Amino acid sequence: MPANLTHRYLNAEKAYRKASTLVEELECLNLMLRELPKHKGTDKLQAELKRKISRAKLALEKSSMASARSNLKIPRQGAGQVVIIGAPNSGKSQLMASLTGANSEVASYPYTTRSHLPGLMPWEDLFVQIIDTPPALSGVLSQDTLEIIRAADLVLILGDLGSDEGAEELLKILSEIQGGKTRLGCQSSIDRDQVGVTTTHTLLVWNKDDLLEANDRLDFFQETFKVADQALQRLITSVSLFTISAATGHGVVGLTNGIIQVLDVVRVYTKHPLQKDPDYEKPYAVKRGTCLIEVAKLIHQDLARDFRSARVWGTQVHDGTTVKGDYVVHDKDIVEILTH
Ligand SMILES: Nc1nc2c(ncn2[C@@H]2O[C@H](COP(=O)(O)OP(=O)(O)O)[C@@H](O)[C@H]2O)c(=O)[nH]1
Ligand SMILES: [Mg+2]
Repeated sequence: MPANLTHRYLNAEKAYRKASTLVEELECLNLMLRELPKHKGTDKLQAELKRKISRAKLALEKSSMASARSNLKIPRQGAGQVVIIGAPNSGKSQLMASLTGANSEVASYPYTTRSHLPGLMPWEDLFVQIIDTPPALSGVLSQDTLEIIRAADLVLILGDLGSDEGAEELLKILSEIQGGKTRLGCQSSIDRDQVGVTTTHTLLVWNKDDLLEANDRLDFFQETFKVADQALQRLITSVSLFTISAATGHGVVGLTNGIIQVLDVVRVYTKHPLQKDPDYEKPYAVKRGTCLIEVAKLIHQDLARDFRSARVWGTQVHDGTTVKGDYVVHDKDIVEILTH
C-alpha cells in the first residue's frame, strides 16, 4: 500500500465504507479516484477504483431502471403530469375534483395503489394528467409518492388556510423532501454535481381562502416562515404562489393557467396527404421548441424513418409551406408529413 495517501483521500475512503446507498458509494468512489495521487505506486489502486466505479454505475443503472419501471404504475396521459401533495386534510382530493371536474376519468389501472389516483384536467382541446396522493403522515411522503414526484412535470404543494398549523405542516413536508434526493424547486432540473438528485418544478397553493380566517392566517404564516430554515425560506420565496378555494372554485382558473404555463406545450394537428381536413380530435402536445421530426417519432417510428418533407399550415408560416424535419413547430400548426 503506497504511503503517501492524502487526508482527503482517506476521508473519502472512510465515507465510502459508511455509504448506505449506491449513489453515495459512487460519489465516494469518484472522490477517491480524484484525490488519489497518480504515480506508478498507485497504478493498482487506480485500476481497482475504476473497476469499482464501473460496477457501482452498472448497479445504479439497474436500480434506476427498476424504479422507472415502477413509475409505469401510472402511465403518462395527456400534455403533462402534475402531482398534488400536502398535509392530510389540506384539500388535495377536493382540488383534484375541482381541476378535473365532472369529466374526470379516474382510471383504475391494475397496479395502481388505490391511493394514487390519476385524473384528467381538460384545457381547451388538451388534457393534463393530475395525480392525487395519500396524506404525508408527519411530513413523510411514501417512496411511491417520491417516485411519482420525480417523474412528474409539476408538483402542486398545498398549504392549509383552514388550520393554525398550516405553515408548520407545510414546512415539515418541505424539510423532509428537501433532505432527500427528489427535491422541489422553482424549475425542474437534474443536479450534475450530486448523483441522483433531481428537482421538480413546484407551485405553492394556499387552499381554503373562502374561510373568514384565511387572510389573517396567511399573514401569521409569513411570520412562521421568517424563522424557518434559510434554504426552506429561499424555496418558499422562489416558487410561484396561488391562493385558491378548491371548494368554491375561487382562483382555480388562475391556477389552471399557471399549470399550462409551466408545461409550456404547443399543439400540432396532423393531416393525412390523402385527406382534406386535419385530425382536430387528437392534437399532439409537445414542449415548445420541439422539431417536426420529433413529432413524427411520436406519431410513428416509421414516419420518422421515412420522413421526406412536410407541409405546414399555421399562423407563423405561409399556408402549405414545405419544411424539413428541423422545423420547430408552433402552437396549432397543421402538418402533413410526406414520406419516401
Ligand atoms: N372551506 C373549505 N374547505 C375545504 C376546501 N377544500 C377542501 N376542504 C375541506 O377540507 C377537508 C379535507 O379535504 P380533502 O380534499 O379530503 O383533503 P385531503 O386529505 O388533502 O385530500 C374536507 O372536509 C373538505 O371539504 C376549501 O377550499 N374550502
Ligand atoms: Mg385525499
